[in-house]
Amino acid sequence: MTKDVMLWLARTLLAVRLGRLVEAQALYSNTTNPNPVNLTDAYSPPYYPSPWMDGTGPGWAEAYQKAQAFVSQLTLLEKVNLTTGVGWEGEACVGNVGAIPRLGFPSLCMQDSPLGVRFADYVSAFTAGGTIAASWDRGEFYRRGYQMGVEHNGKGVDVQLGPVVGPLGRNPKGGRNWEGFSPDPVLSGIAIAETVRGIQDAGVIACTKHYILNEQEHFRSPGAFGDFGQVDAISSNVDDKTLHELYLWPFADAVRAGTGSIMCSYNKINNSQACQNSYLQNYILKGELGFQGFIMSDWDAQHGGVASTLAGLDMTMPGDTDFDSGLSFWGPNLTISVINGTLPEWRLDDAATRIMAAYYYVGRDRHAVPTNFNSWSKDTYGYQHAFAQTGYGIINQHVDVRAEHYASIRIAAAKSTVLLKNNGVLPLTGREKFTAIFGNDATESEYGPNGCADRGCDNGTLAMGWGSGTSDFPYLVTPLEAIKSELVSKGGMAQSVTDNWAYSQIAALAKQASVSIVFVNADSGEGYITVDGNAGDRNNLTLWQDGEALVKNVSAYSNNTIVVIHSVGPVLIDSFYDSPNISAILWAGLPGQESGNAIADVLYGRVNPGGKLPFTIGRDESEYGPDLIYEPTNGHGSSQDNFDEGVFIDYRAFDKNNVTPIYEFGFGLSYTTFAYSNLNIVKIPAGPYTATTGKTLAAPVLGNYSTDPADYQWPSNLTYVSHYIYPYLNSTDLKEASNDPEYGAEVEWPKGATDGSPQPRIAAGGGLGGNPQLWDVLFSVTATITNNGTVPGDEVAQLYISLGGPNEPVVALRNFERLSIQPGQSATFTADITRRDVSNWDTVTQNWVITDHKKTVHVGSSSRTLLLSATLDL
Ligand SMILES: *[C@@H]1O[C@H](CO)[C@@H](O)[C@H](O)[C@H]1NC(C)=O
Ligand SMILES: *[C@@H]1O[C@H](CO)[C@@H](O)[C@H](O)[C@H]1NC(C)=O
Ligand SMILES: *[C@@H]1O[C@H](CO)[C@@H](O)[C@H](O)[C@H]1NC(C)=O
Ligand SMILES: *[C@@H]1O[C@H](CO)[C@@H](O)[C@H](O)[C@H]1NC(C)=O
Ligand SMILES: *[C@@H]1O[C@H](CO)[C@@H](O)[C@H](O)[C@H]1NC(C)=O
Ligand SMILES: *[C@@H]1O[C@H](CO)[C@@H](O)[C@H](O)[C@H]1NC(C)=O
Ligand SMILES: *[C@@H]1O[C@H](CO)[C@@H](O)[C@H](O)[C@H]1NC(C)=O
Ligand SMILES: *[C@@H]1O[C@H](CO)[C@@H](O)[C@H](O)[C@H]1NC(C)=O
Ligand SMILES: *[C@@H]1O[C@H](CO)[C@@H](O)[C@H](O)[C@H]1NC(C)=O
Ligand SMILES: CC(=O)N[C@H]1CO[C@H](CO)[C@@H](O)[C@@H]1O
Repeated sequence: MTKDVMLWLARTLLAVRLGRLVEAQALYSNTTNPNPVNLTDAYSPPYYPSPWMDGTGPGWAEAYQKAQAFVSQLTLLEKVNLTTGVGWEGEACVGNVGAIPRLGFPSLCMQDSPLGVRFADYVSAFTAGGTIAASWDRGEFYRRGYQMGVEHNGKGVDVQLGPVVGPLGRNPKGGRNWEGFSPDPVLSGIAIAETVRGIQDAGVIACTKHYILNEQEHFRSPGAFGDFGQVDAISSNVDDKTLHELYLWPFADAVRAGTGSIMCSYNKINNSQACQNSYLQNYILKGELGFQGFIMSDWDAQHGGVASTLAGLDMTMPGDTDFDSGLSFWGPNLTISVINGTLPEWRLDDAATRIMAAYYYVGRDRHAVPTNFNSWSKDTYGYQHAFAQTGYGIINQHVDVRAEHYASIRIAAAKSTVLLKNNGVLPLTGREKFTAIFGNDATESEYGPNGCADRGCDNGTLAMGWGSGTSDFPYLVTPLEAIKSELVSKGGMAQSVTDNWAYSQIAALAKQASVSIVFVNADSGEGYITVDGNAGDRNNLTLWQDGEALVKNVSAYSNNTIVVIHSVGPVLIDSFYDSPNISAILWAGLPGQESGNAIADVLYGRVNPGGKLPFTIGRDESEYGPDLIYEPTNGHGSSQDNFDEGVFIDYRAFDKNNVTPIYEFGFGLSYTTFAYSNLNIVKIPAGPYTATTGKTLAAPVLGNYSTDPADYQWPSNLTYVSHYIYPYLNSTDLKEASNDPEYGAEVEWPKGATDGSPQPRIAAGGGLGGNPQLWDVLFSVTATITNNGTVPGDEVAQLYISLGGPNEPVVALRNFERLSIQPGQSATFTADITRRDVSNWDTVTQNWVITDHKKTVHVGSSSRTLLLSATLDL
């Protein structure tokens, strides 16, 4: 053992002990103004007890009743089974909890991903979250969610592990930003709410993730990092106002939309591990936001037993302490913690009730089909329990769940394509004399579309990032295929060079072409895979595969060069975007399986582009604010990542610092043009905002249990699956059964943690997503949008508000509507402004307030093209 490792070990052991002590010491603090703006030594205050669900919100009351009736029948062991995963690769899905055979209740199946069914065949590869966001189309958000839900349901999945609003996208290099929607909380909030509704209307529980401030891949969880050795998880340190106004905002929308589940993240927040952060789980999520569903851990993001249970965790995934350790913080330990009196039964009852309520809320009692695929093998026959290599039989029925989803995916991808520049060459007619196509991003990888595990390489056209947020492509229509078939049918000339470094061939072809279409990309993904030196997070914002050189090499010879960018987010285009030889630029994001068809639809004018950038394209990465942390800043301890920039990310940072971007947030061109007129604002009478008061009911206790360890021993007739996590005890000596050297150590658990008596309700709470009066409509806004061109087109009209005051964003998006308008016709843009839209978070009163500062509303075609403005009469 090196000295460093010994030091680290000593510190870790100390930290584990201290972790418990700190929780105990925190007894006497309170939650008033929890996070000062000075983030040095950031600290997350304790909040106990964990709120028990109460059936608040549309649809939840009935689900709650059914769940209580179900849980009331369960034994303690059965309740533990419902909350604890069976271990990594123990069952068919990426996560499964134990079954309840006595009631014929099968094991619940949790499956990635936010863009389709991962690890399965005969499924669709949908447009990625960060790309569909560019459609700014509520209908597309919902339809995509619904179709993904249908596919998960058809494969026998109970919980789809998505959608994503954490990362939100604080820094454009964050590896998993593309899984989520946008760094703007309102665009993200609307997108996640529609996606949650879509998934759950299909009868599958949505798992909104990752809660919260999981903004980078490096050091997201404790582990060994090459030369750095063991490093603790990063701590995202945030103040209360930024939490509420930025990062929490879309989670509130997901809760309001009824998300059945939320996944806690790998990182720490204000130095407290997310899955046992009582402030964020108990106070904020289950308290203030009134979340009714269950909190599930990210895979191995649980780092303590009783501590996480009291801090509000309801389900541990995949159930083992480390993948396939055969040990668990819950399972037997959870059983023991109830019978030794440490954990009150109501807390376990609440966890089980929340899981079952989500199940009934989405109607899984009516929809569920048995799981008919296996994540760990595509073979028809194999082992049901992959890690244990037992349970041989049929494991894959190869059920085709794709229906006609391909058609919607093509439309969605085309509607999400953003036209950034067009000097008049687009749309193409298909009768161009000689079309040249360039770039390895135009063609299929030589390994095939699924050739690299979890898409962990950047070969061929990019239509998805890498990591767990992926699904297998059923096929991938490449740009080259689609463009060629377009032209060949019309007798055109179409040739390609797809080797980015074949300089002489590139030059020769570019010289002949009447139009050159260049495909370039930039990739990123989840941190467990490194691609071209990028450990999940991008190392830079430049194009990959020498894309910039390719664009220059083509445009040096071709004065009609169209650039198509497939990327996970912003890329640097400063060196070529304004060259006269670059006649058009399109951002096509990560389109999914119909990539080529969708871009051809836009290039050849079948779809008039109406997408708008869901992020800002600047000139330099420093314009986006603080960098990611690529090297530990605290030795082997927690790197301290202070979110000092507050709410000023993406366009809010550019606006604040008066930096003109190349293409701003909300920007996107069309083949037609639009005029804005007639801004009209009607004040709607709404009562005053009142704080929620009063107390909750007492925690319900469902059933009773014996405290005799003999009643919880292994059944003699059980067919044991090796390394599987069960709820049973292997000894009547609880210390021995716990297998924990620290078992019974004197720990003073936080005050109130076990208190099931009625609790004060939270002023800013009271309904799903927060105080229901936050959604009172205060103004109704209309404006006239006119298509004054010659072709039909879509315009996304955007409503921004200036909240006034010295420390507020210049403008903040609050609403939008995508309108389809015929040439010469007008449409009416309609948007409500709610109380929430004009409020700021007040850290002193711990509530939302409307400040005295003058508030202005703007309606326009981007965050910097604010064509109509008026003052709000508040
Ligand atoms: C809460 O803590 C603050 C700051 O430590 C203190 O000023 C205040 O008196 C405390 N409030 C209560 C109700 O204990
Ligand atoms: C923030 O707090 C730390 C320690 O509590 C202190 O050393 C530092 O001076 C403070 N910074 C500011 C800007 O107040
Ligand atoms: C717990 O789940 C396991 C795995 O599904 C199952 O074998 C066992 O019978 C269950 N135990 C109880 C008490 O239901
Ligand atoms: C119980 O949890 C402790 C950690 O708190 C762990 O060391 C032990 O192995 C667990 N026991 C079992 C049986 O999984
Ligand atoms: C940025 O990263 C990409 C992908 O690893 C790489 O191809 C490119 O060369 C890098 N750019 C710079 C300027 O280092
Ligand atoms: C490119 O150059 C040719 C020949 O000079 C000219 O006819 C054509 O209009 C130019 N195209 C564009 C898009 O500038
Ligand atoms: C095991 O034995 C118990 C008690 O006799 C019985 O209820 C249960 O059905 C048996 N389970 C199996 C898997 O045979
Ligand atoms: C109980 O289980 C633990 C962990 O699985 C193991 O280490 C221990 O030896 C077992 N004890 C008995 C008595 O079987
Ligand atoms: C109760 O059980 C839990 C889980 O094994 C253990 O962590 C804790 O130390 C035990 N408490 C007491 C007082 O024995
Ligand atoms: C031709 C090509 O780009 N091949 C790459 C495919 O991906 C692997 C893994 O990243 C690279 O090593 C190859 O160079």
